[in-house]
Amino acid sequence: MLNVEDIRKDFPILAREVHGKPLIYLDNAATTQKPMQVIDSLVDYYKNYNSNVHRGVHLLSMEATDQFELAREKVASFIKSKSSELVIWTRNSSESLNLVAYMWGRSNITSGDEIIVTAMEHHSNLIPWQELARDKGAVLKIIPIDENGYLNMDAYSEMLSTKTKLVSVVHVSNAIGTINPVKEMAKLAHDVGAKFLLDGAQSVPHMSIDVQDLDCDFFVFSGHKMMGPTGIGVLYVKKDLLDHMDPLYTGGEMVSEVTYEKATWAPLPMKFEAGTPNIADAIALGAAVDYLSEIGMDEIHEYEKSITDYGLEKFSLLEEMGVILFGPRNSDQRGAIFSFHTPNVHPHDLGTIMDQMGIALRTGHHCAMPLVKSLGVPATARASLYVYNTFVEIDTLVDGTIEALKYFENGS
Ligand code: 7TS
Repeated sequence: MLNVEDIRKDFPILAREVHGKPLIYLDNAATTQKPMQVIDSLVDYYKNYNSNVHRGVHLLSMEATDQFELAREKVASFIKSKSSELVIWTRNSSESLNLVAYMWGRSNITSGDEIIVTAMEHHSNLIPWQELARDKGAVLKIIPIDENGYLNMDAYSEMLSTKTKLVSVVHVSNAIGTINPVKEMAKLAHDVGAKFLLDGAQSVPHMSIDVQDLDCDFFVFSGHKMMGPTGIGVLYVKKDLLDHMDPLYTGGEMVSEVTYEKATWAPLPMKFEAGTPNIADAIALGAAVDYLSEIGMDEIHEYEKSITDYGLEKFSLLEEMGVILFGPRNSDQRGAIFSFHTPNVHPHDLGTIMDQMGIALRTGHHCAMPLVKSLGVPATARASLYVYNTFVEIDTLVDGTIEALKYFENGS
């Protein structure tokens, strides 16, 4: 078992207080905290070898280029990509998804085609397809979920046909924690000739990922949800698709030959990375990958499963008080995310009271507005955990929620 207390020492922010109480940070689905190894990597770049990449013959530029490309290799092997040229740097998952919609969708989706997503998508994996479907006269279909937060796989199978061109699915739901059966879903999509996109924003930080084994055509994730900096994300695309995609952004660094009339593109992956990239943050994401790999992704997943089991057990105390907990009850099919509704207290009020106790929760629709509406509640409170969260923090969350419910019940 990994040593959580040792891990916590690497995160200076976890030692701070809020409102005079020790911080209990439970908003990891929004963004995670950063270990010193990542922070040091940023400082090291700016202090010691800050320079532009891929263009200088001088030493600093060569050092920056080496570190920048090494980070790409680290990320590629972290997700088991066949090669680092299939890893394109973006700003975040949202940008990666939009790039697929523009660079692949605009030239491969036509009138009457069908795109399938699930009822539990983050807006970033819904709106780009709504826009694409509207522009092209395509049809967007939604796989429903059952009352336990599982996808209705029969409905999915029935939806698939030769008209299906893309299936785009969230791996782990940020709003209710469901881990979807994505390998099986990819196979079913491929059986009808559709492409399969996987939104790994909430899975890459928490479990081992093998894009080849999952057989996804596109895979997206964000650095800041896996201990890396904000402003850096990844788009992975299978080579045969990437070779036939045209870049959306053009300009410096992505060309091979340019005349006044036209240009030819640079080889992969630079063809898709116009302009000066986010050098420092890419390198620091490489440091985050090193950090996570050192702990071990399987160890992280096992630990999070055990804390999820513990949380599910503790939440039964709240359920006895009328609290509704959403999502699967089985830690094999659920990430460490607890999304719940307190019928007599608005989630925002609960969030404010919990903040006074030092507990950072998220309240709202979690950018999954159609899903939260379908749950029949105005919003939920969400605790999302990471490997540095402790069992004691779960106790404090549950005890604090009980205290808050009593406070509102007494009308004080
Ligand atoms: N997909 C999923 C499943 C997500 O959870 C998020 C962000 C995104 C895509 C978009 O990621 P971004 O880095 O481009 O913003 N989820 C959340 C959340 O749950 N709270 O804040 C952001």
